[in-house]
Amino acid sequence: MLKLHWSPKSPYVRKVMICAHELQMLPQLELVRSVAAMLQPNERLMLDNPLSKIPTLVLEDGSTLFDSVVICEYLNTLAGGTLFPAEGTAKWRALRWHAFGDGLLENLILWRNERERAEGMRSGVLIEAFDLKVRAALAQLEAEVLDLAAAPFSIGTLTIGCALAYLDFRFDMLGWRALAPRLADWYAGLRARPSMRATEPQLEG
Ligand SMILES: N[C@@H](CCC(=O)N[C@@H](CS)C(=O)NCC(=O)O)C(=O)O
Repeated sequence: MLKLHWSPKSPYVRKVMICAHELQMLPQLELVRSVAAMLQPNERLMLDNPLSKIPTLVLEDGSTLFDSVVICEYLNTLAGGTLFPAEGTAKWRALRWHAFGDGLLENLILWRNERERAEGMRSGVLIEAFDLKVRAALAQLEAEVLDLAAAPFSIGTLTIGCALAYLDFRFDMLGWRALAPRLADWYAGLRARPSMRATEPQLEG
């Protein structure tokens, strides 16, 4: 069995779970509920990942893999999947969207951390910068929607999907669908895929 440090609300863990669904690898994964919070390093998790981040994967020989970028590619290789297109435009588009989605998520998580600091401790300058970058990212994705729609389901499209889901989950007030309506249509189709539906984050639980 492969041991995955897991939480139901982490968008980076979700990427791994979507890959596992797509690759029919769920039976090979033992999920270990691990709490990872930036301000509270988790000592048990740090035995497997000194950075105290999830997802972290422990292989059968006890060696570890992180982060989500590495774990997703590992699962895809193990299963002989097609989530990481091998060459050409499909490959570079998928890798760019992968990086784009991860970067968007990073901005959103840091934005949320800042937003949740006590009044008077928040940096308005940082929050403005996150707001600007997230809006610019949505405008860019809106401009790329025809390419997204034409692309095969891959690590790139699923990661963009995870970032958009995180907007719904934690940034409802942004009203992102009004900012990027064609992207919202594309996302509605992606979201209906069984692996995406099975891994949607739940507000409660
Ligand atoms: N680049 C990492 C990011 C993982 C990450 O930041 N995970 C969050 C949970 S969503 C975490 O573990 N945060 C705890 C921390 O930053 O200390 C990946 O792709 O796996």
